[in-house]
Amino acid sequence: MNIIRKKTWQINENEVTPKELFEKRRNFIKLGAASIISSGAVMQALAKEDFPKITLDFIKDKNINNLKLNTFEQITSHNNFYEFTTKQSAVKDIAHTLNTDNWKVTIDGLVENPMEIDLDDLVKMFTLEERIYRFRCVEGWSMVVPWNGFSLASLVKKVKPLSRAKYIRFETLVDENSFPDQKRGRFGVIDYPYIEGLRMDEAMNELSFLATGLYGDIMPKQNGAPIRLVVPWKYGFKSIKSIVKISFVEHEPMNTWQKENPKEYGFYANVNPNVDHPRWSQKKERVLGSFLKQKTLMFNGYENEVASLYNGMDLKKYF
Ligand SMILES: Nc1nc2c(c(=O)[nH]1)N[C@H]1C(S)=C(S)[C@@H](COP(=O)(O)O)O[C@H]1N2
Ligand SMILES: [Mo]
Repeated sequence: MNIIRKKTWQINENEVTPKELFEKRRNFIKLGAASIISSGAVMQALAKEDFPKITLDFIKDKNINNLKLNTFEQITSHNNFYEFTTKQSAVKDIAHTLNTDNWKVTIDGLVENPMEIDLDDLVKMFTLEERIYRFRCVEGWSMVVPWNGFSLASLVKKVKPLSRAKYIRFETLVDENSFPDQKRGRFGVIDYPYIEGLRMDEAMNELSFLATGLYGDIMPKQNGAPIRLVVPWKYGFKSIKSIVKISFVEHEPMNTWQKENPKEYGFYANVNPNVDHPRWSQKKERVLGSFLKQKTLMFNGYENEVASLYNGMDLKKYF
């Protein structure tokens, strides 16, 4: 079923028939896989089918920092997604129950243009890009991922927040048929829905990203299909998965991990090797697939882009 498993640009013309591609047409449109279209046979087929003339391209990341990408396999087989299970290696095997059909996103609160919109229509409103980012979980593992999607700032500009909107609050789907841990009701591991938030200037930063895929394919379910946040200078838990609601609000939202354990997790959660977690050091991290640990970088290596957001703030207090 998942024919575009590999990097799309590795797909061999003979491996993929146009018919199969058309079955993936919707996904195709979302991600725009320009590289596939360069295949002559597919080009012809697309022309015949009167393929919708919308953005089929995504802007490739030049990877100027020469980050070494983790493999698709590594990125999709070690996941934190509590709605399924707390066992990171098991998420991939059970994530198929997440139903992403006819996915809608509600944008509400303090905005001029609130909307409830089909994800497909939402995605068409934006320029699609690839972003190759470091990703650092608060637990001490990390990876480098080539995400696909669009900038959060571009969405914010479209919906036009009112001046009173100071924060954005994000919410994950609640659906017990999709998520086994939600079926357990109050015996679930955490309270649902999963909630996250950003301050408006953080959301407007060029790095904040709404990802609809990775490695040129649609988002794997275990990684937060069909749309998830990626905030690469913050610990991974800020990067909320499977988003159904984006609300513009006046006050700092209470995010899931702060609510669960306020002594250990705050609102900001900026990657910071100088502020230890109460139970472990944050100085080092293990990249998925490698044996040795490496040094964790301030703001996960994005200091130039984001340090000014926190001028004058005590990062030990606002952890
Ligand atoms: N809805 C939801 N979003 C979530 C989580 C979760 O359990 N539920 N886990 C977070 C944590 S702790 C991390 S590290 C990342 C993991 O993303 P990945 O599985 O794509 O690596 O997702 C974050 N987003
Ligand atoms: Mo995490």
